Amino acid sequence: MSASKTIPYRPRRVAHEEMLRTIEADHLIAQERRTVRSFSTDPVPRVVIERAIQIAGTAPSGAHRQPWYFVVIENAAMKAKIREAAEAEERSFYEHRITPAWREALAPLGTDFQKEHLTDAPFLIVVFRRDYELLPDGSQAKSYYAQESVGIAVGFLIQALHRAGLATLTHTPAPMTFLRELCGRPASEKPFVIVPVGYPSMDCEVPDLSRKALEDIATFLSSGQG
Ligand code: IYR
Repeated sequence: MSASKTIPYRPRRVAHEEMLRTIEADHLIAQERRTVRSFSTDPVPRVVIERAIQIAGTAPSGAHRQPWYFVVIENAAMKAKIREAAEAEERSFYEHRITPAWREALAPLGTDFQKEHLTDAPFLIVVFRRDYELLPDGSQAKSYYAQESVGIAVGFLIQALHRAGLATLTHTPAPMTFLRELCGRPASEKPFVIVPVGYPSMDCEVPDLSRKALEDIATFLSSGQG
C-alpha cells in the first residue's frame, strides 16, 4: 500500500452546553429558510456569493475529486438568454411532458413555465457536475459519486447563502443541456442546477408548507432496543 501523507487534525472539543446552544440556534435559522420564486432585483454584494461558493467547495466528495464547477452570472443579457432557453424547455414540460401525478404534486407550489426569477435575481449560480477531469498528460481522472458530492456541495451553498440573509431557488429546467454551451463549459461537465440568489421580492409569497417531524424522518436505534 502506498503511504499517503497525513497531517494532525485536532479541532477544539465543544462543551456539550455550547453544542446544544449552537444546534438549537442553527435549527431555528434552518427552519426559517424558504425556497423563493419571486426575487427583488436589489443588488447583493458579490463577495457573499464568492464566500458561499468557497463554503460549497468544502463539501466532502468521492475520492476528493471535488467534481463541481460554479458559473456565476450577473450579466443581464446572459440572464435573458438563460431565461429564454429555460422557458422554452419548461413550456414543453408543462404542456406535454408532465405526468398527471407530477402536475398534482406541483399544484401547491403554483409553478408554471414562466421563470421571472432568472432575470430578476441579481445572481444566478449555475452549478455543474464534473464527471472527469482532463489531466495535463491527456488522460482522464474520473470522478466518483459525483452526483452525491455535488448535491452535498449545493446543500452547503444554499445554507451558507441563507445564513447570510439571502434567498435561493433550486431550479432545474429539464432538460438543461443548453446551459453547458451558454456557460462555455466542457463536455466533461453536466449542468446540475441553477441557483438564483437575492432578496425575496417585496410581495413574495411562499406556499404554506410544514416540515416533517423528527419522528417521521428518523429512527434512533438506541442501546437497549435490541
Ligand atoms: N422544472 C419545473 C418543474 C418543477 C419540478 C419540481 I420536482 C419542482 O419541485 C418544481 C418545479 C419548474 O422549474 O417549474
